[in-house]
Order: sequence, then structure tokens, then C-alpha cells
Amino acid sequence: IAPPRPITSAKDPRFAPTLYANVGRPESWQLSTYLLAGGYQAMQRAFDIGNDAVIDEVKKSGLRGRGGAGFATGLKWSFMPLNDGKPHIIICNADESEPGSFKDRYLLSEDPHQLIEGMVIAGFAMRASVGYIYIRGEYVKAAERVWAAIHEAREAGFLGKNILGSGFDFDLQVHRGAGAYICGEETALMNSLEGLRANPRLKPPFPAAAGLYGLPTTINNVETFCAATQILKYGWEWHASMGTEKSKGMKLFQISGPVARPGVYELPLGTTFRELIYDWAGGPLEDIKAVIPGGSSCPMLPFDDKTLDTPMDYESVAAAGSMLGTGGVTLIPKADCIVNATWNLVRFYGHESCGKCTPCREGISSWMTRMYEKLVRGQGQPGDVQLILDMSDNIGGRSFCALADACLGPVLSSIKLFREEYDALANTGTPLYPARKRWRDE
Ligand code: L3W
Repeated sequence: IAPPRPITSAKDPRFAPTLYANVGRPESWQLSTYLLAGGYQAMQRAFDIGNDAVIDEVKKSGLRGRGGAGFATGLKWSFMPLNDGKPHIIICNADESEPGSFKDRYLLSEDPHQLIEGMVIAGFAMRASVGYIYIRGEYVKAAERVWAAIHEAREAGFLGKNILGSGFDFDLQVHRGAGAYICGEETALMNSLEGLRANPRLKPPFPAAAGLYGLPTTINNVETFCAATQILKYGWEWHASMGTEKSKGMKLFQISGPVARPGVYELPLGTTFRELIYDWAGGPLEDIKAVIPGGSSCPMLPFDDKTLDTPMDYESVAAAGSMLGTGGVTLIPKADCIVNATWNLVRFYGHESCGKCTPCREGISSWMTRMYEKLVRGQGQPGDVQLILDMSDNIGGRSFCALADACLGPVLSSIKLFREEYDALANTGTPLYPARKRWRDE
């Protein structure tokens, strides 16, 4: 299929989304609509070129995992053992729960066949016989749409035995979570799928060596599987022609906070924060002081020219002192109390900690949460900010999984950027800016 013309800039008038091409179209989630838009041709192409060529194609495309870590997808797929005689499993991590991330939700509910096609392609490449889609419990409509699409795909012969006469057998199951953020951590997700408490497992072994039920398993994010569909549809060269040298392709960026047009924007990796915030999202509605670049666990950056001119790719955001994560950009208003805004996130992580390891259970769920509560209630004391920093020293890098470190992202960056707001609360009990009303307070 002739690829859409690559987009090199957010100002490019040839803007042609692919991942979100069907989102917003009438009945976009139905098989008939998907087929009219060229659906399931990528899968046929995968069968034509063969398993190893599919992995090679994904490697050459430069696709990196879209769930937050940015790990090379083709490399991850190539970790799956060959001819080991064991059943292979693939899992779609659709437990999107990171504050500021809401891109997968619309892929699931508006274009479930794109995901199904990507999972068949991945399953074929990695010699898997079954795939599980683990959907965040709150995404009720998305789960219903995905289930309905699976039934349609089965009836049409796109899932099941001997798909389209290829000799490849593959089926999908949906599993709904029950509202716990930790289930998005890949090893906790596998425990949850097995019916166990969702505690993370030690890595290594990585899932490709011992995953679900101890079998070779590969877990990818929803957007990653959908990108694989587009790569097989239009070819690796098309994908590799967009983005930057090390961060290739299109990405779903999300923007929330006081902007004119919050939402999801499909843009090339390397688009600057300025282009996203001003050209696409219509600009801020009030003065902004900080930007969370990629989901709440990514450290805040100051809202200044340097940040605005930073390209949103994995390397540039890391060089600026944060992470691209899921591309979930959140703007924090100048007139909002930063301590209260950070407390909102600390409460989230404290509530979502699984409690397995001491640094996270005692450090985040208990001490950090209580310190912030004390500060925002005006009961702080001089020395409290230093105590938070000392606690962070004892938590950072010492927890079993990334959740505790994720909480320290906003804590440490907000203290570094806005120390005077913390000191004012700790020393006088009065915030420099009044706190915004937060839904948790209601
Ligand atoms: C084999 C090796 N496999 C790494 C695999 C690993 C995993 C992937 C990435 O966290 C981040 C987190 C959040 N042999 C391997 C290997 N792998 N080395 O590669 O691994 P890792 O450990 O770097 O990251 P992770 O545990 O997947 C994800 C950040 O993303 N994040 C995301 C937030 C939450 C959501 C959500 O709710 N949807 O995305 C935002 O920034 O903080 O750092 O598959 O097995 N040697």
C-alpha cells in the first residue's frame, strides 16, 4: 500500500494520521469500516513475508515501546526463543492508568481492529498461539468494543485456526483489571492474569525467558501493537523516515491542563513542546509554570523557552532532565500551589503502591503521603522539606519496581524548581498560591 506522505513537522499541512486515522469516523470500531480503510492487509503481508522477516521489518523501522520505557520493539520480539517446543504468549498492556495518559483508551474503543491486527502480526512473528489483552477495569466501553471486535474477527477468519489459510493458529482473550495502577507493571500484570495478587516479580528473568505461567511471553503497549500494524501496512522505510535519528515514527501525544484544545495529537517524534502546546493545542489559557512531559512519573520541567524548544523524543527529553514516557503532557498553572498539585500525585502513588516492599509501602504510602498532607494542611515545620529530601534519598533506587521512583519524579523536580513554595508552606503554614480544587477533595 502506498504510504501516506511522511510528516516532518507539526506545521506540515499534509498532516495525515495513521494510528488515529479511524478515530472519530462513524462506526469506526466495526469490521466493515476497518476493511474499507484497508484493514487486515498488513496481516496478509506479514503472512506473505514470513515470521523472521516481520521481526526484521519491525527492527528496521526503529519502533520503540510506546508504554513509557521506549525499549526497542524488534529487539524485544527477537528475545523470544525459537523452536523451544513451548507455547508462546503475547500480552497487550492496556492498563493505561498513568495520570496524564489517555491515548490507548481511544485506540481500544474507536479502532480495536487495528490492535487485533497488530497482535496477530506480533503473534505470528513470535510463534505465539494466544494473546491476552489486559484492559484497565475502568475502561468499560473499550473492553466491550474490543470483545465485540474479537468476535467479528473470529467470524471473518482473522482469528482462530489457520488464519486466512496461512497455517497460523492464534486467538485472543480479554481480561479486565479491577482498578489497580500496579497492574500496568508488566510482571504484576502477569501475576494478576494468573489470578494472583498483583505484586511485581523480580527481573530478570525477563518475560521472554519466563513470563505468564513461566512460558515465553512478550508484553507490549496498545500503541506499540497498533504501530506494528502501520509498519507492516506501509513498510519500515516509511516509519523510519519520520521522527529523529534514534526516535522513529509517529507518537500519540496527549495534552491536559489549561490549554484551549486538550486531547490526543498524533505527531512525529521530535516535535517540540512549543508546537504541541501552541500550534496543536491552541496555547495555554493562563500563565503556566511547569510541564510534566510524559505522564506524572516523569520529572517536571520549567515552562520556559528551553523546555518549549525541546524536541519530544526519548533522547532530547532525557537530556532536558526528564523522560518522554507515554507522551502525556500536563501543564501546571502558575497560580496553583505546587505542593498541593504534587500532593495530588503523591496520594495517587501512595494509594496505588502494592505494599510488597518497605521503601514503597512505608516510604511512599505512609511517610511521604503524611508529610505532604501535613504541609498542605498548614501544619508544616521548618526542616520538613529537608526531611522529604532525606526520605527520598532512602527510597530512590531501593524499591522492588519503578512505582516508588515514579512518585519521586514529581516530588524531587517540584522541590528543585519551586523550593520557595515549599519553604513558605513549611515555615509559615500559608501557601504562596492558593490550591486548586481537586477531585479527591470532593
Ligand atoms: C529482555 C532485557 N527484556 C528491558 C524489557 C522489559 C520491558 C521493557 C522495558 O516500565 C516505564 C517506567 C514508567 N532483556 C530487558 C528487557 N526489557 N530490559 O523492555 O523495560 P523497563 O524495565 O525499562 O520498563 P518498564 O518496567 O516497562 C515502564 C514509565 O514507563 N512510564 C509509564 C507509566 C505508565 C503507563 C500506563 O499507565 N500506561 O504507561 C512513564 O514514564 O515510569 O519507567 O518489557 O521486560 N535485558
